[in-house]
Amino acid sequence: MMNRIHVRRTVVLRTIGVAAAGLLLAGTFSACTTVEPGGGGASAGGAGDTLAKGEEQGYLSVGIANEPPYTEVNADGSVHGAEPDVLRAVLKTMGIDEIQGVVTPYEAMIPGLNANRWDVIAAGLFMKQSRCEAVAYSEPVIVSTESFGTLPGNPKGIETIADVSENPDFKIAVLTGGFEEGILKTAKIPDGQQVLVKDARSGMEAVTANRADAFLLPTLSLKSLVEQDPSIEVTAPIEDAPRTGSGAAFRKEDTELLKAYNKALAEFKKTPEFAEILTQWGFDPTVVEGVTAEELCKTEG
Ligand code: 6CS
Repeated sequence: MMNRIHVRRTVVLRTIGVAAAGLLLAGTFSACTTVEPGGGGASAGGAGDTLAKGEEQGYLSVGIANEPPYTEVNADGSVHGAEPDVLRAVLKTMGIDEIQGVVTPYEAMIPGLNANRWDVIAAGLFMKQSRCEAVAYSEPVIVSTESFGTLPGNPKGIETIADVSENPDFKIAVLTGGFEEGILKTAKIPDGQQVLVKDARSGMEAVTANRADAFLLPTLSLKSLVEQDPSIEVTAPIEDAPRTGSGAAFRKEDTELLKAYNKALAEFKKTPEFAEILTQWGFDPTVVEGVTAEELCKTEG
């Protein structure tokens, strides 16, 4: 079906072989995947020459999460998902055939990129002012929406951000350092109403264990969770939540790579393959048409 992008975790893993790596991976994906300093992460190379390095070594390392349909890591270590699949396809047109994934929480993606632990982020890391100041985003690949995951029947009737700010006893689970935590902060919802969780599964458990009244996450991520475990239900896209969008994120100094990538991405978006990848992961490819990074970088937070 799809080309495989191999997860590179630590040097150790490579010698164990894929099957054992798969077992190891499955057990520990929620934890931040550390990359051996100097060995595993983005290989050396001066600031701003990541394009040349990628062309030379034949791959770039990519910071990813494990939150389908944005990113999905299989037991055999291969990485899929809308964002890595588009990144890989576009880089291939630029002569860089491989991507090596490093799994990390959203809050660690930008610090890791700027610390040279990976070369690019492709995980559905949504654009907003603070992030656009810290990294150089490509033009958007995905535009998406946010929803609440609630107990069946949505007993508290939580459907909007306003519902949360008007009900101080409502508790909302959000990923630490995630875009959704930013939404609540921008809406001035007190920390006391926020239940910070480390990943999507923990967010769902916070709701089913009544530690939170709802879990705020992208609509399609919640739907993917419910496919596995229907113990929560997903509200319609939240009308008063900001529009979200994402693309590949590079270090600011990688201006050549960004320029070359945006040029190749613009061409790739005209191909049926682009629409096929997004559709396959449940995204409507027409929604991103005409949307720019400049526009999405205006999102507060
Ligand atoms: O950009 C973010 O921080 C959010 N993006 C996704 C795809 N899931 C949750 C995360 O908080």
